[in-house]
Amino acid sequence: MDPRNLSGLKVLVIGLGRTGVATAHFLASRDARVYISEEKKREDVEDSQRLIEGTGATVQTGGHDTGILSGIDLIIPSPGVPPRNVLLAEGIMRGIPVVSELELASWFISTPIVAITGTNGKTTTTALIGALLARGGRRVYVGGNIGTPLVAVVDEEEKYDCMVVEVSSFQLMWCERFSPAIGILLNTTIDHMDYHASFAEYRSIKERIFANQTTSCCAVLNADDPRSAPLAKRISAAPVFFSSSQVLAEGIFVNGTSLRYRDAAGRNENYPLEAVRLRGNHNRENIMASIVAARWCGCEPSAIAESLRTFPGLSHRIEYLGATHGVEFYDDSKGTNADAVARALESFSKPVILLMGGRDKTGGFDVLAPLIRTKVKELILFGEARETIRAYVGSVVPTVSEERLAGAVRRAVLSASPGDVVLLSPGCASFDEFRNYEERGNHFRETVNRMTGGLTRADD
Ligand code: UMA
Repeated sequence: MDPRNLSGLKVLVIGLGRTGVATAHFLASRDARVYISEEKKREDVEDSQRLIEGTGATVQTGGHDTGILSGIDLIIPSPGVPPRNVLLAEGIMRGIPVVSELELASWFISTPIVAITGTNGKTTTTALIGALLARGGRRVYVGGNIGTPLVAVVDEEEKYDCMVVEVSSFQLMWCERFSPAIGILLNTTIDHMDYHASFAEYRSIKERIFANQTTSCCAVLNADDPRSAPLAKRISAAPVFFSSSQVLAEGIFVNGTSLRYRDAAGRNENYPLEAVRLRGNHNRENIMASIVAARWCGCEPSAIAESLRTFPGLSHRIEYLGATHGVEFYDDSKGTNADAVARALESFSKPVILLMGGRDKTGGFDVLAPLIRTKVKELILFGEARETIRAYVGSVVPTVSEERLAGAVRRAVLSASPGDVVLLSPGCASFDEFRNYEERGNHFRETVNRMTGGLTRADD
């Protein structure tokens, strides 16, 4: 199959969410014959159906019927479609090629791509790189897993000097040729064990971000991860390391209250951190990876330093909502696994009332026990996973359960005293009670404001 010629091909898109809609439009614009299969009932995907009007797609809703595979040349699963999905499994068995929307888009894009993956921090890093490059005068597109699928902008690529894309393991899993000019692997800890067969599989899929890079490309790696050094030897791209715990002979590392970037010739650049609003050690790693990408793209150190000072951070990621009666409230609704909760807890020195819960992603919570013991004053559990979390860490500190998030907020407001931090860092997916983590975070903020009579912020 000539990857750039889709004309007349019968292509099956599985899932009719954001990716499915954008992919259907792109395929139709390239004269492919589009088939879509969606497990939800017709009435539950009416909005998406309206959005694909004009694509001529044949749509199957209310389940996946393998009859639709007849004559299919190519399958494009949406990121949330697991490998055990009946169409995907059967399609693979029949030898039908499977690629992700990211891979498909990359066949048609010649603009340099900066791709960011990792278990945690990729959204912040993606947005920050976008901000640094824009400040450095680059026309930049920011998208991918962060919101807008890459395939939606293939025909606009001449508007951009660079495309910065957040990439998930779900998208990398079905990549063959995807080759970003700069690939960044921030970290890998247990996540999505409800989707991947093992941690080793998850990790090796993340490493695919570097698989097709050439010697002119750059691979940004975490020097504090023991798997990075052997990985750097296996890939073609030039490795650049970052570290939050070691001084590096070459690369970028923490040096007191600033970051030091040292090149191969021993030249140093300094990036002060005092005025940077992103908090926590994990954010220092995100910042270091972003500086490497921006410097590799030719941005000046002074523009980078200025942009770091003004970057406000992202919603729902250890987001400071405000304070009342000496109690500070933070929304970390995007923290959907144990490692993210650990990173959030590490950012605080005040006693934390921690709200955790939602739908379990089965990665376990035992790693949190030591941090909860030292940082958390009270643990308030909610949602479907509350008993599961209690079994892991409920004996470590005083722990209570509520059925829903609103009840957990009420408890937190009642038990908080001046000097405390109330932190929503759920460690779970949101789907038991909400459509997504944004809705959960917004609900948290609104409930906190209602129950406290409103928060104030120093910068209000
Ligand atoms: N579906 C099926 N069959 C299945 C599974 C799902 O038909 O077996 C259907 C669902 O009913 C639904 C559709 O597929 O209608 C949803 O597809 P999707 O879950 O892939 O969601 P999209 O709307 O296409 O959004 C995806 C990403 N979602 C996931 O990775 C789960 C979005 O990332 C991304 O922003 C968007 O593409 C654009 O690129 C979200 C996410 O949570 C933010 N990502 C994970 C994360 O960040 O941890 C990886």
